[in-house]
Amino acid sequence: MRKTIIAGNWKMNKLAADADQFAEDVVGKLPNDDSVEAIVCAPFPFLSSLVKTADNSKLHISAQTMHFEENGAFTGEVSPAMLADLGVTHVVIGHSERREHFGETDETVNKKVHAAFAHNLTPIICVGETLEQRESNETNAHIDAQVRKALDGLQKDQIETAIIAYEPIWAIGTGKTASSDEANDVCAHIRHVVENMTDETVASQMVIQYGGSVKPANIDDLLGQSDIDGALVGGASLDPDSFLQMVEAGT
Ligand code: G2H
Repeated sequence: MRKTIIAGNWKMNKLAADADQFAEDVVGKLPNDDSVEAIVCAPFPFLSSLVKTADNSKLHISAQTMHFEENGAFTGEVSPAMLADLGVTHVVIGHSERREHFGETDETVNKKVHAAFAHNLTPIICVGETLEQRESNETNAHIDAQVRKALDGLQKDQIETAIIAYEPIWAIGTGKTASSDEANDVCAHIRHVVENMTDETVASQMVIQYGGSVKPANIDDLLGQSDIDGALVGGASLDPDSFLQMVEAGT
């Protein structure tokens, strides 16, 4: 039985006081139910304080990116060891906004995924197609290549614990959501690719999220699908009540 994992991706939003207030508001209200997990993916400056507020609670704290190198002359970057040292448990890797604006590629995604596991961080690996790719029937081939490259060289037990977030680029922050059937078809395809790379047990254990304009109004429909095990939520995760509603939907 797979867990449902709801991750709020705040992107570049909030200031410190609001971030802390959010965590204080939600930690005591998260469902006491092991079948659902809640994660907040926050900007770097808030991570330390959020980890402290979330200590001994059911809230997990994630970074939104990181470098793959251990240390060195990489001005402005944050290493996996720094995140692990803070008590961060997850890291988003390869979000389409990182790929589009910050030069992240399938190769750097793969290096970051390896670096995350080396520091006991769980990667939330984002994959997704453009509208053009969808309209020319290239979705499955594109997703296949992204998943294979992201997971290349990992052990089966690592792949089993990695999280993949399917985020069609045309549905991100646009208000357009893939229909639950469209989203489920691609998540099922991802599971199939993972099964080909590993085995049925690994594929059946892996958590695959959908992301792209998820909100309280559509979460039930998405989570009701056979291969969607959670959501990576941007805009609708900024409000604590809305975040809690979506976590509650996963119980
Ligand atoms: C997709 C998603 C969160 P939003 O990027 O990763 O954002 O829910 O605002 O579309």
